[in-house]
Amino acid sequence: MAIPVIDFSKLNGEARAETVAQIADCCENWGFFQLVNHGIPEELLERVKKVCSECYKVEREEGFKDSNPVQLLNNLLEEQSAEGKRLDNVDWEDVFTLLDDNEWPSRPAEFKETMKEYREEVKKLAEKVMEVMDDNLGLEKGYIKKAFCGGLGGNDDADLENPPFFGTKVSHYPPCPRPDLVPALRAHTDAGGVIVLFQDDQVGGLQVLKDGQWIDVQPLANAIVINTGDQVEVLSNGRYKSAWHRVLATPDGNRRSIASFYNPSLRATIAPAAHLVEECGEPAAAPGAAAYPRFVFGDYMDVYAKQKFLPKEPRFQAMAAM
Ligand SMILES: O=C(O)CCC(=O)C(=O)O
Repeated sequence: MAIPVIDFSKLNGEARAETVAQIADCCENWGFFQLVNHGIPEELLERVKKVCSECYKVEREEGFKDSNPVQLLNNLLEEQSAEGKRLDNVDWEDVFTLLDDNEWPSRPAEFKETMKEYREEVKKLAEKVMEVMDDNLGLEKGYIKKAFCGGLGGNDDADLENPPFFGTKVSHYPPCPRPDLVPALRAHTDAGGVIVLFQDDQVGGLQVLKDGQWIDVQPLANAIVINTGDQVEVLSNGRYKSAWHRVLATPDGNRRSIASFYNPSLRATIAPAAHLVEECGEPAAAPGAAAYPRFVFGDYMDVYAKQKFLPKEPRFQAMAAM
């Protein structure tokens, strides 16, 4: 079984209806899909790969050798009674995050300019994907974006001043001498909205859980992987489920992955869309009719920070109890 691959350029042509339906199917049944012909120029993607790999080499590689996962694995291998033990609370990953207002690596010289350009493109792509989701869910165009900007709080204009929280996580998963003993990234669902992932086209390892089975997200040159986070699950009242995924460590190759998170503003109020609650046969106003509570995304993130690698349901319950 392979992750569905969708030709996004067909949205603009005769095959629009079919493409929109394919995306609906992926959102409902996978939580993951890959886009080709997505509109991000290949030339830019080539530069992104180059600057991120160079950045790792010059700024990060040396530091990884002394990192926590490396030390923990070395300790485990030196332990006399290590038989049967694994490292299940650590990730074999080097990571840094790019936000609009934090400090970015300065090497190589083209890093900042390239990644700024890339983030602009990714943001536009995420918004296009969100509009297809609006359409598929029967929501007005721009509904999900508006919700992420806090536009559902009732205080329309003021709320819309909250920009979505947009972050780009640049990860490398260096070769691991004992991939049987440590995960590259532990299984989790993503906290936020729509995730746009540019993964390595040579080294695999990303897997998604579908119907109880871990499926490889197959590397595909210059394709973009999309997945939906917990907040899309809430807005859609559970029609779109955020999917569990993980990254396996590998003995060969340094896997690069660049995940951009188009998340709600931390001040945005998130709740199931009223129209989707009504569709479930329950009036939106009836207490308990919605499958998910209404909450402020920043509160959700506080809980997520402590429970990222645990099931998501207790997180929703914690929001309901607030
Ligand atoms: O590195 C990847 O391919 C996936 C990254 C991911 O799942 C995450 O950062 O939450």
